[in-house]
This record gives sequence, structure tokens and C-alpha cells, in this order.
Amino acid sequence: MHKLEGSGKNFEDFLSSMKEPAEELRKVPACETIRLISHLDSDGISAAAIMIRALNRMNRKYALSILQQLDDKQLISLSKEQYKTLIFTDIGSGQLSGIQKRLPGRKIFILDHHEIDRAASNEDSSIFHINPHKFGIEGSTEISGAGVVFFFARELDPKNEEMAHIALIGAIGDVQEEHGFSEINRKIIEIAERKGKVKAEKGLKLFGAQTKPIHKLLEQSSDFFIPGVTGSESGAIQFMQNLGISPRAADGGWKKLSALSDEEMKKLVAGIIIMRGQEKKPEEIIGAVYTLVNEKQDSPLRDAKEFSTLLNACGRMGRASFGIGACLGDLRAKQQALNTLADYKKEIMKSLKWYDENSGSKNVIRGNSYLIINAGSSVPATIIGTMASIISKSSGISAGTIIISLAQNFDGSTKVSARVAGREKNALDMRAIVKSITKISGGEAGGHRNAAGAVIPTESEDRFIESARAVLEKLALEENVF
Ligand SMILES: [Mn+2]
Repeated sequence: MHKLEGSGKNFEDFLSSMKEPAEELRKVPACETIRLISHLDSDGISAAAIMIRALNRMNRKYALSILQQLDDKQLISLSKEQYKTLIFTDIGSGQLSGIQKRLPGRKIFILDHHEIDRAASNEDSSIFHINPHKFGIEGSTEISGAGVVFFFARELDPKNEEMAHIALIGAIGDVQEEHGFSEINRKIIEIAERKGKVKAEKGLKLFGAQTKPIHKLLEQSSDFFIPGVTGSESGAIQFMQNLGISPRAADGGWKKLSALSDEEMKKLVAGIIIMRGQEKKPEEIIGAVYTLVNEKQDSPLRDAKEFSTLLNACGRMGRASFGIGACLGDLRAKQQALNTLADYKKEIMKSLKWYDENSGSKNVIRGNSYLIINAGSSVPATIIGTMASIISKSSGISAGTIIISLAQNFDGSTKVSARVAGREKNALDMRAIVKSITKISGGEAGGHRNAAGAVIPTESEDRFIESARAVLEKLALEENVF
């Protein structure tokens, strides 16, 4: 087996911990239907797709649900079902005590990378809990939920290695790449390359490289500011012409990155670096680009980042099955997923418009280095986190600003999402902050350091906002002292 540096020993132990659970899953009779529950983000959908491929290979039947969160209500409704075996993917570790309480006597598999619920009692023998945190591997950066399921699926059958590219898409979805991927994620990429699914190359880190014309990519390069080019279509076209690269393709349409010769690509990269000469890291525009080589040219499915966005869109629009179908290679599902992506973009535009129109209202509270947005039922609960992320990157928000957003679910609960603006994301532990707010106001909190959330009863929204203001004001004071 490939030996890893650094956390190698832990990783080997982590892989070994999957052997017994894999054996136990094989023992489940083929006539039984397995209950499969996964998270609705891109990682959760990727995780579910890998698990489904593995179950199909074992000739097992399953019934799937995709959830935004696993709260007590959900666990109670699962407890009323007759399924004897349940598999949770990319969800469950944070609700371990709830699972113990509500689903005793069932055979349960949890394959997750979220932080483990400290309130859980010692694990009983009917719960097979696979989580990297048990081995000192950091789940938020080193391995995704899809990655955990991938290694488990490989333990079940080495043929499941063919799903490595889906595990990569999950890791991208959970934003695990910062100055490169972890060793474990790199191992997954290596397998995906070996299986002929992915080509990893250095390239321009511009989102939409497969689908947008070059001048549009440059104009919309919001992550990387290019003076005179970002935000200006005419500036972008002028810039290309100055470099001697025609923005037009031979057929008269707009030229895409894939149409550039090596020579032109070098010119473009050098040109951007020169334009960014005043920036701190002019070269950071270059990085790894992952191409899914079996997908059609110009398809959003060909770029791993765009594929990940597509899965996220499917989950958030309540059409996760299209995303799963796309991961499994189903052509019709791929088309349906693409249509869903278009609808999702419209939904995001609508929610940003709501935010603009409500910026001066009581629904948007601007405090001392924090922003609280209470969207009520005007923004779908599945979209609110994405909206908050986009706002956190907008120019009116200074780095370090904490953005707490609320939107109502349909069941009398409210979804809370917490983000921090700017690059130094790790400086603040969003999960701990949300926990300390819900401690006062009630509700269940979870997530990671960089992006956390909670579910609270809608009736206690006011109390939550009041507690949030108190906690965030205090935090702002403490920050000023240091
Ligand atoms: Mn995840």
C-alpha cells in the first residue's frame, strides 16, 4: 500500500477501522432494504452516489433520503420506520447521542467527517461509526464525507475505486483545498487519475473555464482581482487584444480557454501576472485545475469545481436525485441536473435582490463587525447559506465580519447559517460561536470552523438574534483588546 508522510500512521489506522464495519455490511441479507441517509450539499450527494454504487455492486436494495440537517424530529421519524439497517453518510457524527437514543437496536453505519458529538455515550456494538477525527485526522480539511465513503466502498470492493473522481468532487464541495489538498485528498486524486477519470493540471483558477468565454472569465474573476479587467467587459476584451489574443473564435463566436494554443495560454497567464503586479501574490491565479476527461468539451460537468456546484444546486433545489444520477453517469439525470443549475442561479439572484431591497430594513442588522440577516420566508432555507457566502465576498463587507443569516423551514423551525468574511477564515471558530449563541437561546448547532449553522424553533428567532448580538458584541470587544 502507498505509504503517506505526515499523518500516514493515523491514516493506516483509519483505513483498518473500516474492515469490521465492511464485514458487517456484507452480512446484511440481500432481501433487506437498507435505509440510506445523506447530507444535501455537494459532498453529501457525492457520498451518497459512491455508497449507492457500492450497494448496487453488492446487489443490495436501498431507500434514500437527503437531509439538510439531522435533528431530533428527523430521528423520531426514522425511528418509526421498519428498516433494520441504516447508513448515514456525510451526516450523523454530530448527532451520535440522538442516534443512540432514537434508534436503539438497529444496525447503524455512520460514515462522516463532521465533528463527533461529545454528549454521546460509549459506542455500543450495533453502531459502526467511521470518522477520521477518531484518528487525529482533521475532517474539515483532510478528508470529506465522500472521501470517507470512498475508502469504505473500496474496502467493500476494490472496483469501487472507479468512483474516486466523485470523492474529489465532494472534497472540492467542502472547500478542502487551501494552498493545495491534504495528503489523503491527494491520494484520492491519484487514484482518480490512475482510473482515467481526472486530469489534474496547473492552470488558471477561474471558475467556469469550461463553459464561459475567456473575456467573461476575466471580467467575472471575483476571487482574483485583475486591475482594469475585473468587472469590466470592455476592459477584458481590450486586455486580450493587447496580448495579441483574439477574443473571437474562428467561427465568429467567443473564444473559450480550451481553444487557446499553449503559446497563447502562456501569454495570457504572464499578462495577468503583470497586471496583478501590485497585488500581494500576483501568481496565485495559477493553481490545480481538475478536468473530468470523459465529459463533453464545454460542459459544466467537465470541470470538477463546476460539477461540484451543479451537485450543490441539485441538493438545494430539492432535486438531489438528479445530482446522484449525474455522479453515476446517467445521461438523462445529467441533463436534468444542468436544467436545475439554471433554476438555482435564478433563485440565488432573487435572494440577492431581496437582500439589496432589505438592506435598510429591520431584517438586516449591521453591528460592530457583524451582520445579521433575517430573511424569514423570503429566502429558501436551503439557499440562505449560499446567499450569506456571496454577501461575505461582496465589496461592502470588511474582512473578519461575521455574517449570521436566518431563514424559515416549512416545519416551524428556522435555519441559521454563520460565515466569516475574508481570507483569515481559521482565526474564528464559527461552530463554537454558534454553539455559544444557541446555549442561551435554544436550538441545535453544528458544522465546521469556517462554516457553521443551527436549527432553532421559529418562535425563538427574536431570542436567538438578541443572544447573537450579545455574543458578537462581546467578541468584538475582546478582539479589540488583543
Ligand atoms: Mn461534508
